Amino acid sequence: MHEIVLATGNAGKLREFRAALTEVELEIRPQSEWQAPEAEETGLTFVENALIKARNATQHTGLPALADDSGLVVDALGGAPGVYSARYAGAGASDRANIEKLLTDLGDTPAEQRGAYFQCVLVLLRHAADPTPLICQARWEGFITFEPYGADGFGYDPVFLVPSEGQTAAELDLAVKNRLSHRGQALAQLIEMLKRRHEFWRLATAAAAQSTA
Ligand code: ITT
Repeated sequence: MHEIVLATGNAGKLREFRAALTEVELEIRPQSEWQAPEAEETGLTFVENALIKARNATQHTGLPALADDSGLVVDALGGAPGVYSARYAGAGASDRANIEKLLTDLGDTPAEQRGAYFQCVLVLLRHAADPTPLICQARWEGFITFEPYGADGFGYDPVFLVPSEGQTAAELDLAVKNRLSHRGQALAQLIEMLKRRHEFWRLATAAAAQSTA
């Protein structure tokens, strides 16, 4: 069983990771178990921010770290909120405030022009100087509704219409969301990579032994 730290302070992500990672031999520990400071997300891309968060977590815990950087990309808003999704309505904004700003910014943009997708980039770093992290990414296409529906999930789920289901992401069971979503798809890729690359953990163990020697 390999121990990894999840480099996220987002409880919604943590719930989805835990549900999706049951089939792999990983003991997942949230970074809240350590008093690690939050990393500053200064990247302009999801992949840069995921690397920053994973490196910060592995530096503070000495464990391999898995980070998720994700967000909503809305066609009619030129790709906003993108990497700024968590702070769209300002630093520390609530999900509700972000959704309100999104609906206000879209105004009465007609339904067929409200296309959007969620993007998720996952980075698994074995140690802070790991030159070959595992990187997976996936997107989930949908439309932004005119008002929120559903109470499950987190973030923009209540306004993200999933065309194949005719429901918003906040109306889906967790298992269904994890099968379809950007995060679920990226995690499925990561699980496949880990199954194929047995040497990945051997190198992690060697690095850990070196850093404690
Ligand atoms: P960590 O950095 O601590 O992981 P965060 O919430 O700040 O948490 P991000 O910087 O990756 O994470 O921002 C992602 C934001 O994108 C998140 O706060 C939501 O607003 C939105 N988002 C990402 N995945 C989502 C999902 O599955 N459903 C709804 N909204 C999502």
